[in-house]
Amino acid sequence: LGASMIAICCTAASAAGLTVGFSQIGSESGWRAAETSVTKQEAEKRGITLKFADAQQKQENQIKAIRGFIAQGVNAILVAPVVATGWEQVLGEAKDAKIPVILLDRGIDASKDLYLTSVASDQVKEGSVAGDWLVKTVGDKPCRVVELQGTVGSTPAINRKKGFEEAIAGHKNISIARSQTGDFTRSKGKEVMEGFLKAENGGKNICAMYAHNDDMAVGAIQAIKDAGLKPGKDILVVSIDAVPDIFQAMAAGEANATVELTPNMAGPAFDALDAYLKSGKQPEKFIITQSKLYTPADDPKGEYERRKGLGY
Ligand code: GZL
Repeated sequence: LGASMIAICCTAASAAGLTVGFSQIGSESGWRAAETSVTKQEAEKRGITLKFADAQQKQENQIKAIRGFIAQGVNAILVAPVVATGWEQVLGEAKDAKIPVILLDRGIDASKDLYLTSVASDQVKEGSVAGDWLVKTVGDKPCRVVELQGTVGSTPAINRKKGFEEAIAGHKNISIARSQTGDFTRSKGKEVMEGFLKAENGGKNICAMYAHNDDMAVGAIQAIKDAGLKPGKDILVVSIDAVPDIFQAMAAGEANATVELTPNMAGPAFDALDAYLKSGKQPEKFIITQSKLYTPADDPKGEYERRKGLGY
C-alpha cells in the first residue's frame, strides 16, 4: 500500500468502530473484577466493540478464546496472560493474521515481537515497596514472615516475591518462615493461612503476613481472627492491589499497608492501539503504571468510599 493508502486505511480504522477481543483471566479477585469493568467502560467511551471471554483462570480457555477472536477477524486482541509461559504458538497465529495483541497487567516469557505493547505495573517494585514498609516498621526486632503467593508461574507472583526478598535481604532479623500459593483468591488465602497458623504455634511465632494481593490478605485476616489473634497487631498485614475491602480492614485496625495497582490498564492500551492504527506509531514495548503505598495514615475510610465507585 502507498503511504497515502496506509493513511486512509489507518485513519479509517481509528478506535471508534473497532472490534477488540479481550481474553480475561477470570474473576478471582476484587481487583480483577474492577479491571474487567474499567476495560468495558474504556471501550464504551471510545466506541470500541469489546468481545469479552472469561477463562476461569485456565490458560487453555484463553488460548481457545484468542483463536476464536482470530477466526472472527477482530481488529486487535487484549490478553491478561494467566501464566508467563505457553503463548508462542497462539500469539504466532495472531501475528500471522496481522492482528495486534496487547498484554494487560501480567507479562509473558516470549519474544517481544509477539505483542504490540504490554501495560502493567512494575511488580518487582510493588514487592520491594511492601518489603521496605515491613523493614521500616519492625526495625531490628526479630520478625518471622509468612507469605501468600499469587498464581504459580504468573509474573506478578514471581516478581512480587523477588521484590519483597530483595527489600528484606539486608535485614537478618526478618525471614520468610513459610511461603505458599493462595492463587490470588480470598478462600485459598484463608485456607493456606489456617495451615500457617497451625504450623507456627497457633500463630504466636508469626510477626507478619505478606500477601501478593489484598484478596488473599482479607482471607488470611479472617483465619487470624478465627485463631483468636488480632490481625494488624499480633500479626502485621501487608499486601498489594488497594481494593476497597483492604481499606475497610485498615479502618478496623486489621491491616497495615497495601500497594496500589490501578485497574485501568485498558486506557493506555486503547490509546496505544489507536495511535498505532491511525499512524502506524509503534508504542513503547512496556507501558508501566504507577504504584503507591497506602497505610492507615491515608484516610482508609475515604479511600474505601472513593474506590467503591470505581467498578470494584
Ligand atoms: C497483578 C494482577 C493480579 C492482581 C490480583 O498485575 O495480575 O491478578 O494483583 C489478580 O488481584 O488476581
